[in-house]
Amino acid sequence: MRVFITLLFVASVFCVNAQISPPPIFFTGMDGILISDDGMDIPIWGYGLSSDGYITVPGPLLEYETGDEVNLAFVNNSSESHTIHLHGLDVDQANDGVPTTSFIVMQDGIGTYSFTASHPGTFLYHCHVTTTLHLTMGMYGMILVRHPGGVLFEGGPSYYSDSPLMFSDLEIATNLAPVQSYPFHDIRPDYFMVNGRSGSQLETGSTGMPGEPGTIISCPNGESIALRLGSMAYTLTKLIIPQELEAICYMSDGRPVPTPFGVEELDIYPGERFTILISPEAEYDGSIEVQSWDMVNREFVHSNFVRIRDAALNIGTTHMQSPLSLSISPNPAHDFITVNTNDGRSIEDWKIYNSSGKIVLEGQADLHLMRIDISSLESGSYILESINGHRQYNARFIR
Ligand SMILES: [Cu+2]
Repeated sequence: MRVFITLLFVASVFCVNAQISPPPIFFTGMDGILISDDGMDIPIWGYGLSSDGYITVPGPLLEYETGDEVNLAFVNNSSESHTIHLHGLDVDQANDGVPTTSFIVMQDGIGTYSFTASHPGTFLYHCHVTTTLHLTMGMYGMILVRHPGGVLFEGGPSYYSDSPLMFSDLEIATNLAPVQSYPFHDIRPDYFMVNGRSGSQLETGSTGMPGEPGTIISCPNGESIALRLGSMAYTLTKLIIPQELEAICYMSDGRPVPTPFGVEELDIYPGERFTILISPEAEYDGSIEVQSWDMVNREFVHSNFVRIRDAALNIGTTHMQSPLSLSISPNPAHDFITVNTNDGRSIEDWKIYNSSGKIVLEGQADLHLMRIDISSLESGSYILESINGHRQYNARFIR
């Protein structure tokens, strides 16, 4: 638990200088596990919030408003150097996270990236050290800069809510033995993800990544949803968008397009971003197909599906579930925790994850109030994830 203790220390140092609400502090981990769609443990590296204590792939979504002055603090408590490259944002070179022109955060080092979120749009971040290797290992995420007033940009269309969709992939053999970096075109991905999920996980959840929302997009009838699309894949991502969604592309690479255009098929190359509004008809229930194409030999390799449905159909959704409807007491706990779903629904399956995202305890129940023996766990920070049908609850506790 050395890593966790270091984090607490660094967090307290930062709080001394914090203003009214302390900004999020990023940390890195090189000991994470991503559970694949067919149940394989894939080693990953990634970013996480030190307040959460675990890493995810993709990393945490960074959300700002146009004009925000940002100080993104980054603590590197892993065994190698890393950076955060702010891909597509209008930052100065010193804060851009490219090691040769910016700065590098060494093992046990701390860095702060300072910039103004000057333009609304969809952006990315990723590590820029030994880049192909650190990317396939999972060191990337999305940045969303919203414009005030519920519009995409000044003078742009209004919309109801955002749905970030981050496309990425990895080469399993490299993740299993991450020893060297390869030329970009020599990475041949064989696992393909949307928001870190693949295949059936896009509907059922459970990637081993605690706290991560599902990827079913629930649309209130008559409202427009902004799909925030970004690719950190090694393949070409080709979206097949059903005509009924009336998709219109308004933004590309962090700027409004000169003339918005209807879109039913969209090619997204690595590093590209698009913002698209969809307006599903009443009772719509369908999917956007996310195809991955090998860019060297131009061959189709894989499809994932992102389900879109009218919220009025009221099928349970993991997307908007509030984590507040689960409580754990006592917290911190010693030998037992009592878990209560505050909305009275029963828990069916539960899992406890450690700070590396590994399952350390799991079980089944059919209760809304239950006791779990945690005496076998070592001291540290944990996440309890529990499932009821399509509902998913998460809560953090410390032993
Ligand atoms: Cu890195």
